[in-house]
Amino acid sequence: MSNDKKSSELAGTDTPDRSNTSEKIDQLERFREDATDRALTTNTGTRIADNQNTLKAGDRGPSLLEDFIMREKIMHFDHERIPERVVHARGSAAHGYFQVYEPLSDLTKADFLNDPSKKTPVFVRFSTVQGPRGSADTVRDVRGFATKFYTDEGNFDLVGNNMPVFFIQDAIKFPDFVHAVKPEPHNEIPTGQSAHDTFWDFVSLTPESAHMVLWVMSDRAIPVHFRGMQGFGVHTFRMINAEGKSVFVKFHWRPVSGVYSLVWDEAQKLAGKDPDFNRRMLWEDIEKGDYPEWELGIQVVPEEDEHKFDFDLLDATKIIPEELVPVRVVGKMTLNRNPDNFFAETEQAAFHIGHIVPGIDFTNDPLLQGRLFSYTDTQLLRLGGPNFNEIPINRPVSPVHNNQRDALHRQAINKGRASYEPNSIDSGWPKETPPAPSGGGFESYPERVSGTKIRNRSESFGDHFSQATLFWNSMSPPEKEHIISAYSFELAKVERLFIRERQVNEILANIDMTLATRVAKNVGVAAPTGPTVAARKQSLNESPALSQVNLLAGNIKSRKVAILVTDGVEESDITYIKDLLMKEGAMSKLIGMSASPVTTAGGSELIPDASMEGLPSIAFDAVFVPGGAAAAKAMAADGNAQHYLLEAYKHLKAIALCGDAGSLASHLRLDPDEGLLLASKGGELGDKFVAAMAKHRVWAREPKAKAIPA
Ligand code: HDE
Repeated sequence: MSNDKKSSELAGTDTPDRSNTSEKIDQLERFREDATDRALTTNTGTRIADNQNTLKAGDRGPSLLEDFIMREKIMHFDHERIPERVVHARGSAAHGYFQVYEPLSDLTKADFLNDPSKKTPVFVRFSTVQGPRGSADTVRDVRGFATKFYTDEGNFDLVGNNMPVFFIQDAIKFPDFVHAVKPEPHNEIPTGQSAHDTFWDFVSLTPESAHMVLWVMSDRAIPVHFRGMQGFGVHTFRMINAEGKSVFVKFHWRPVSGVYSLVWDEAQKLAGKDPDFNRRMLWEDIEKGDYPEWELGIQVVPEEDEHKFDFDLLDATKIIPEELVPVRVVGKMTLNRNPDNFFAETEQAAFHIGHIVPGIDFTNDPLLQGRLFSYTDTQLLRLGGPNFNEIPINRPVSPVHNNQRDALHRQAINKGRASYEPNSIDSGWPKETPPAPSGGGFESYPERVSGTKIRNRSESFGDHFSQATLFWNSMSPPEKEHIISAYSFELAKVERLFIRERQVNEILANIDMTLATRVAKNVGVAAPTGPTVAARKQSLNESPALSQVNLLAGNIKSRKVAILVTDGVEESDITYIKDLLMKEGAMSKLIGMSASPVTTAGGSELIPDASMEGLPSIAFDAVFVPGGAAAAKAMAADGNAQHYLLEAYKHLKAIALCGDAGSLASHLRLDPDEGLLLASKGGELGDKFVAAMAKHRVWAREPKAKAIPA
C-alpha cells in the first residue's frame, strides 16, 4: 500500500507514524465514491450512451455477443453475492471513535490507551449468531459485538459478544456446537432459533455449556437496542506496560443508555412486524444525532493472582465476578456515523481476534487460541483471497510495508525489486522495528511455557455449574420467571422426550432445583429428584452486577414514546408531553388510527408520523394518550386502538391516559398501577410517566398482564 509516508522514514528504529489520524482517515476515505455529477461508465472508464437497450441486430432482432456493455453489467451482477459469515451472518455496523480517559501507562504501552487527547476511529459490527444474513433481528440469541480500533500502531479488533461467557471451553468443539445450533440439516429449520432438537441434544450432553445457555435463556438474549447491550471480550487477555510487566485483563463495554431488554412476546412479534428493528434503531439514532455510547471497562488481575480464584482464568465459560475484581472504567466509545454502503463496509469488514497492537497480548485460553486460526482462515473464502486487509474498511491507518506479494485482488503496486529479506538491492528495506523502549515493534509476552504434549482438559476447567448457579441466584424474581419461561418454550419444541429429560435432570437440576422442577412441569418431564453433581463451595453466592434490574441508566434518554392521536384529541397535552420528552432526550411520534391528518379539539390539523398498524406499540417504550372526549370515544370503539393499549399493557410499558382518555382504562378493564397513569391533564402526570419509563418495565404488573391475550 502506498498511501503513507516513504518507508525509509518509518522503519528501523523509527517510532510509528504519529501524523494526524484524521489525515490518515481522509486517505482511507479516498475509496469512498460519490457519483453525483459524474458520467455513467463501464468498469474500464468508457462513457455509456445507452443503458436501456441491449445491442441487437434490428429492433426486434437477436442480441449481439459483441455487446461488451451488457455483458460486463450482467457478469458483474451475476457475481454480486459473496458467502455470508458461517456464524454472525446477520449484522449491522457503524463508525465512531474511542477516547481513553486517563493514560493507562501502569498497565499497557498501547498508544491508543495512553493519550486522552487522541480520538481513535472505530468500526463496530453487531450481529446475531444463528440466523442467515436476512434473518430477523429480535430472535433469542447471543449478540456479537465486534470493534475494530484503527490505532496509530495498527488495528486492534476486540471481537466480543453481549454475554461474558461462551458455550464451550475448547475451540475444537466449535464446529460441533455450530452444527448443532444452526438450522437442522435435513430441512433447514428453524431459522434464527435454538428451539430445536439438535441444539438441546448437544448442550444437554455438554455440561460446560450450562452457564452460557442460562445467559441465552435470560433477557440478555433479546436486547431492545444494540445501544442497550453490554459487551464483553469474554477471554482473559494480557496487557503489557513499557517495563514489560504483564497483567491479566477482561474487557467490558458498558452502555451509557443502560442495559435493557424486550419481553419475549414482543421479541417474537417484532421478528415478524419489523425484522430490521435493531438495525433500524441504530441507523435512525445515528442519523438524528442521538449517538450510542459505551464506556470501556477492564478487570485487572495481577500475574501473581492467576490461581487465586475458584475457577480458571483461561476458561471462557467463567466470568470474574465484579464483586471480586471491580471493573475500572477507562474510556468511552461513541458511534456517530452510519456506513455509506452496507456491502463495502459492514459485509466486507474482516474482524480477527489476532489483530492486536503492542501492549496487548493473548493468554492460553484454548478457545482464544483456536480463534486465532479461524478468523483469518474464514476470510480467505468469504473475501476471496489473502488480500482482504487491503479492502478499504479493513485497511489500518498506520502504514503497511512487507514482502508479502501478489494473490487474488492485490491492490498495492509494490515498487522495488527485492520482495525478500535480508536484501541489499533495496538497502534492506522494509526493516524490523525493535520493541519498546527503543522502537515499538510488536513483541510477544515472554511467558514461560513447558508441558507434555497432550490432548486433555485441565481439571481446573471442571466445574460447570457453580457460576450458572451464581447467575441464577443473582436474578430478580421477574428475571427468574423469564428464564423458566424461556427454557420451557425451547424445550417444549424439542421433539425427543429423552433430550428434554436429560436437560432437566443432568443440567438444570445441577444449577437450581426450583428452576429444574418448574421447567420439568412445563415440558412434561418428571420432576428431578436432585442434583447429579455435588455443589462446590464458592466464595460468592450472588453477584448483583449480573442483574439487568441494577444496570438501568436511571433516565429516559433515547427512549421512544407513541402519542396516540385521532380527531378531537387535546392539543395542549401533546405539546406538553413533546416538550417534556425532548427535554429528557427522549423521542416521540404521533400515531394515528390511520395515516390521515387528524383535527384536534381546538380545530388545528395534525399529521400523524405513522398509523397504529404501521408503527405498533412493540416499536415503542411507552404510550401516551392525550385527553379529548371525542378522541377517547373513537379509540374505545376501535379494535386497533384497543389492541395498541392492551399490548403495551401486556408488555409492561408505561402508559399515560390524560383526561377523557382515562375512561379507556376501565373500558379495557385495566387497573391503574405505577406505570398505568391517569390524570385530568397531561401536565399532572409527566414526572410519574418519566419515572415509570426510566424503570423500563412495570414488573409488578406481570402476573396480571398474563391474563391479557397475546
Ligand atoms: Fe467467533 N467466529 N468463533 N466467537 N465471532 C466468527 O469469523 C470462531 C467466539 C464472534 O461481526 C467467524 O469473520 C471460533 C467467541 C463475533 O464480522 C469465524 C470460535 C466469541 C463474530 C468465527 C469462536 C466470538 C464472530 C465467522 C471458537 C465472543 C462476528 C465469520 C473457538 C468472544 C464478527 C468471521 C463480525 C465471527 C470463529 C468463538 C465472537 C468462523 C472457531 C468466544 C462477534 O471465524
